[in-house]
Amino acid sequence: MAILVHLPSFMAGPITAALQRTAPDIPVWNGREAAPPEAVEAIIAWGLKPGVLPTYPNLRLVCAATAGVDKLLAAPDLPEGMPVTRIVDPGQQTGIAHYVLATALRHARGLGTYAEQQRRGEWKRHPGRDLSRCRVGVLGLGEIGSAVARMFAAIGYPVAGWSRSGKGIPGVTDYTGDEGFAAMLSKSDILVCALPLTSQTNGLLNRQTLSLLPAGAFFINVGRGEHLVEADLIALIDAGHLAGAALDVFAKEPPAADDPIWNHPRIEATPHIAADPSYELVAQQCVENLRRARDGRELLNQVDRNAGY
Ligand code: OXD
Repeated sequence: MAILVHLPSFMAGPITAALQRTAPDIPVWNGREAAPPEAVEAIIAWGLKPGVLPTYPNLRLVCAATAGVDKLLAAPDLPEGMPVTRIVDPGQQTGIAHYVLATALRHARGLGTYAEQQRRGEWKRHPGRDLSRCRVGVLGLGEIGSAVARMFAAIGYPVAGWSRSGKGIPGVTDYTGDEGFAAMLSKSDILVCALPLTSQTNGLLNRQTLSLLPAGAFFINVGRGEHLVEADLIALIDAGHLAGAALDVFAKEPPAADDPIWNHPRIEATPHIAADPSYELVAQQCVENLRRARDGRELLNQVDRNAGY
């Protein structure tokens, strides 16, 4: 009985090695070619094309190697009742919060403007921005959104968060529901998306909703590219309503060569690097969950397939 690693190559090698260190007694296959289908009990994957899952008659478990599971849940032949687990890694949560803070502070302190001035040989001071004009709104207060909200609150920013039922995080104003969504956006000078991608959140950030942001607002996406209608964001930046954006996730990764984000002067784009989970932890959680599945015990970080996260 074995674990199959079915991941993009930059993750597949290190995760296979970590699995071998974690459980030398369990055979691990990196890639589908050599793996005997009857032996595979668990698959670690990012996404699963149609036809992959039915190949494995003894599969007990599908493990994401990431926090988000939208690509896995989209597999059309994911058997009903097949458990799916995701990674919950406090180190990754902190790393993503650091990324968000870095991009937000660069914007809030005008460091991009000063970098441009430096290249022009220009010494010019701009009035500082009062913190009260830097209200932060975080969409999604799961583990990652909560880490982001807490970190902004800890350095004195006014912070609000939008979630299904409110989280009661000290220093973070809760908003819920459709009304709360609009109300929070209208008061967010910096908007951070840390939502899971579900049918309800796909395309949530579009011309209509982003127009609710105050003039001069800045948008940061560490959720999924599909939350955002990128053309609408660009139109609002070009029209001067939004100041700019930092995007770490895209509907198509990498974006097409002619995607306007490559050259847009007000968009900072990074290649989904806000923070990866620890590969050791991915391996440990997968092995532990395989052992639990074999014994019929409760799994760690099992996804609610109906909720989509
Ligand atoms: C993700 C991750 O879900 O990197 O994108 O964990």
